[in-house]
This record gives sequence, structure tokens and C-alpha cells, in this order.
Amino acid sequence: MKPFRLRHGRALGFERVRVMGVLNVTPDSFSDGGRWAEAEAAIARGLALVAGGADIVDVGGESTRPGSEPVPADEQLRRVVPVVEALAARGVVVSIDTTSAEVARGAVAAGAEIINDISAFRFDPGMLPFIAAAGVPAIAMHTLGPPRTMQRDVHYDDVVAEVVAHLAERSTAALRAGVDATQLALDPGIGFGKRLEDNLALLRHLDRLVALGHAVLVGPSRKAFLGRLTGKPVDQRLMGTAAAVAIAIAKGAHLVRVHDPAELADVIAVADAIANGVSSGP
Ligand code: HH2
Repeated sequence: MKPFRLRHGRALGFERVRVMGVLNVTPDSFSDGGRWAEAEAAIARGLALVAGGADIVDVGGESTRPGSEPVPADEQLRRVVPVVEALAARGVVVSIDTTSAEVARGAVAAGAEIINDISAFRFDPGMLPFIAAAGVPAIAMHTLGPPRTMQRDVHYDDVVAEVVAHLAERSTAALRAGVDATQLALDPGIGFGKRLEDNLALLRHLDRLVALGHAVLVGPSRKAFLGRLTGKPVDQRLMGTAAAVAIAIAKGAHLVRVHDPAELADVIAVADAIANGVSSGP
């Protein structure tokens, strides 16, 4: 697996599982809405995520929880730009969680180095041309539709085959637009237009997505399917998240997107060592 190319000659390799820490600069995200809505608190949280072991801080100015409404680009930019600027200035690798090419452009200008698009570049026709021109690494995630409607009438004949086929098609579209295949990661979109059994099947068979040859990111952190399995509210899903993260790594995930990198660091390190071996150390 080739590394993601970052700025100033830096790179993010996949010789070990990489950790993306979640930073929602929103009033309404499903698990931490409002906690980091002020820039100062968000910047401090971003630095804490890095101190806790995050390799990337994923900054988002729009909640994508089921039923949520889109946030205009100018409002997303107002929320994220000061945070991206401050973190990037401190050398933090920032990804921008947006489906808007305008927000992606503004965030990259502010120092973001990776684009994380939950629509796999479908919601904004300007997204792929921007990513190709900017030459930045990007993540394409599967969702059935926009967050407002994605949990309505969910049905798959074969969820794994359909998600893999969809992401293969999005990979082809990205490559045609001029995106470098080595700079593209794919994500099955846990919780995005998925029933409980769909999320479980996608994690159980993640190796079929890995087989496409791109880096694979998985984001099960604190999500509703864990609540369905454990009966626990969103603030008590750390152990459920740990189980999902460990299985994702065992099935070949290269990146995991989590709210609690420090608490999950040992889980990630041990799962990575069992799945992929250790390159050095005791
Ligand atoms: N999940 C969320 C948001 N962005 N991006 C990727 N690539 N994969 C994911 O699984 C993913 C994502 C939802 O989680 P969160 O950011 O905590 O919540 P909200 O969308 O309510 O802000």
C-alpha cells in the first residue's frame, strides 16, 4: 500500500493502522454535538486527539447523523476554517469531512491535507475535479443517500456485494477524473443507510472491500448499531467500539475513525499486531 502524500514532502504510510480522530465543530452531532462548537474548545480537542494517538484529525462542520439537514457551505467554512488553520499551523494532519467542493477548497487553503467525503464525491459535481487538481488524498464513503433520508426504506439484496460494487464504481469515476489511485481510500459507511445486519455483514466481510486494492477506512465509533447490540447510550459505547475496531483491523482496515483514540490505543495496537505483525520493538 503506497502512502498518502501530504504537504511539505510529508507522507502518511500504512505500515501500521492509522487513527483518524473525530472533531465535530457542530452544534448537533450525534455523540458530541455542541461540545467543540467554539473554535478554542475545538482546537484544544484536536490537539488532545493527537496527544492521544490520532494520526489525522477529521474536522467537520456539518453533522451527518440520520435525519440531519445540510449546512450551507459558508456556515461550514465559518465553523471549520479557524480550527483547520490553527491545527495545521501546529503540524497536525487535518482531513476535512464535507461533501461540498467549496468547503473542501476553503479547508485545503486553510491547511487541510485530506478530503473525507461521505457521499463518495456524488453530492457535489465539483468535488472530483477539485480533488484531482489539488492532488490531495481523499476518502470515498458509501451512503444510500443524503443523511436526511438515508435510513428510510433501507433494503439490500446483498449489502456487501452492493457496497463493494458502488465503491468500485466511485473509484473508477475518481481515476477517470484524474485522481491518483494510490491517494484514494474507501469506506463502507457504517450506519449510513444501513440496518443492524447490514453493518454487521460489512464488518464481517470487510476483506472483500480491502480486495479492491485501495486503503480502507472504517468508522464504527459510538454508532447506533452498537447501542442496538449492547443497549447502551451513546456515551457508553467505548467497549462496543473497541470490538468493532478490532474486527475491522483483523479484516484488513488500514485506517479507523474514532472519537476516543487515547482510550482505544491499546486495542488498535494489539489488533494491528495480531493482524499484521510487528515491524520492530520488544
Ligand atoms: N461517520 C460520520 C461522519 N463522517 N466519515 C467517514 N469516512 N466514515 C464514517 O463512518 C463517518 C464519517 C458520523 O459520525 P460523527 O462525525 O461522529 O457524527 P456526525 O455526523 O453527527 O457529526
